[in-house]
Amino acid sequence: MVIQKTLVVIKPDAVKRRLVGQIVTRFEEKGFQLLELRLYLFSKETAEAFYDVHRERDFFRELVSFISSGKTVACILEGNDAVNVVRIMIGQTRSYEASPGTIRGDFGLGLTDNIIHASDTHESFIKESNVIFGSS
Ligand code: FUP
Repeated sequence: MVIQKTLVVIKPDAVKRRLVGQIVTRFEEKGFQLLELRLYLFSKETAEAFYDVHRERDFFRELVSFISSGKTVACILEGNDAVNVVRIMIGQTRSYEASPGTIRGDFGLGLTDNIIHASDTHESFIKESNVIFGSS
């Protein structure tokens, strides 16, 4: 087991629906430590930087527009095997296919509006957290 950090971003749909407390509680109950927590409003520019890997995809514009449509809550979490464990906890990308018991499976039905983002590798954690928290 390796202690790792990862980033989650609770998306505007979940913030508007007042689900932040319940979602953060799941990570705390699982045993993760909250190292950073920030209410964060993406601009078009920071959203494009955050989703840079998807720049060539046909859903890129929709994604940038959605993530910058309202406040988000970004958290850096630390714990055993954080990247993989948090990805398991959030569930499949399409909320309507996500298993019950996962965050997307329990709280959403959408695809672009799929409640939460979590870094999929250590490298994406570094890039994505730099967009929101800076590199210091
Ligand atoms: P995930 O890692 O589960 O967030 O999923 P992806 O990296 O595959 O996709 C990034 C985001 O793009 C997802 F949150 C949802 C969105 N998306 C669309 O809006 N349309 C698509 O066809 C695929 C993904």
